[in-house]
Amino acid sequence: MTAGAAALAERTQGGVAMLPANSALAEEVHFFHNWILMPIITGISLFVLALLLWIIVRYNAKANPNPRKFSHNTLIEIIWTGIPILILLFIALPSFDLLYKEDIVPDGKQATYRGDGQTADFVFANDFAEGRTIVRAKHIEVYVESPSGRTKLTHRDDYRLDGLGDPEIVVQFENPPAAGDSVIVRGGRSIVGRGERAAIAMAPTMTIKAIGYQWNWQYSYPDFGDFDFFSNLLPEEQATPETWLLDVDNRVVVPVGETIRLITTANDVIHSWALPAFTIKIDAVPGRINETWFAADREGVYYGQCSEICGVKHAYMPIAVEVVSRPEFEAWIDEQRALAGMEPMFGEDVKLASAAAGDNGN
Ligand SMILES: [Cu+2]
Repeated sequence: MTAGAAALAERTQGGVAMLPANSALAEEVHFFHNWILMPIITGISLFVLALLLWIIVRYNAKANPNPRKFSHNTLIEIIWTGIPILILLFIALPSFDLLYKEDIVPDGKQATYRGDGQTADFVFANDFAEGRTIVRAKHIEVYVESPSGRTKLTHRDDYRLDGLGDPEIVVQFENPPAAGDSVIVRGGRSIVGRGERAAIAMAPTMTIKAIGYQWNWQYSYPDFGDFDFFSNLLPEEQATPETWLLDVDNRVVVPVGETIRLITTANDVIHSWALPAFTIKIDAVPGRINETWFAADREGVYYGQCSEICGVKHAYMPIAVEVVSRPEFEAWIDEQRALAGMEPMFGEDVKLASAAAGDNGN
């Protein structure tokens, strides 16, 4: 399969770095690892190594035959307690931010309005759950889409916001958008991505439930009907040397670019659903539901493995996620529904229409 080959091409044989990130949030996690954790760890290791060498050379029995007998030094003890506390705090703050982002499923939404050349005020319903209503301008993004493309507008320069914190927020333009232009307003309190990529994350378009068993995964897509399937290790003779122990007979299929809510549980012992390209690792615990989310940037096949020692075949229950276009995803859903004896949900007409349109606005 070509998509599988593309995903494998992203891997480096014998590489030691992390797999390429395939989501805005994964990029943030990689930045944290590569530019905050690694430099600190490297610095500490080199510092301790230097101290050890110094002690070995300067204070060995030959070089220092008569050691001094003191056992405390208040100043140095305060320093070597205080500095690690500061380092830990420096690491903890950004890591709490990332943990929070991985834990809270985004609730962002988008509204599209048509410009008519006269209307300058556009009303955006601030109807988020309690504690998630929008009170700050940074949680609103405004775009104008014209035949020449989409432009992101700047708060205060291009538009003003009235009613932050109220049930209705009014986006006010100084100059009414031209007739035929679309005004796109996005709102939500989950912002993911670094720098230029920072954007409001949209609410999930679907939920996937993963249940861990000794030793395979079962998946269901409750938004698309009452079907489920098991995902088993692909036998060695059907896999390539690169995909052996990673690929499965039935992959998880998700549309590219959309927010997917993932809930996990287990049927017997604790398993863990881990997928490095999305920087996800979430325990699947019997009798409990855990929740996280991801939104893939690129199409392809991405591999992960159960990451909680769960018995003798722990190494033989891999995870394979196939990221496809929206039309391909809908065709796959209809296929799964047909296997379970259900009517198609998207239908031939819908599929053909969206395939003709090429990309379905990911
Ligand atoms: Cu397991």
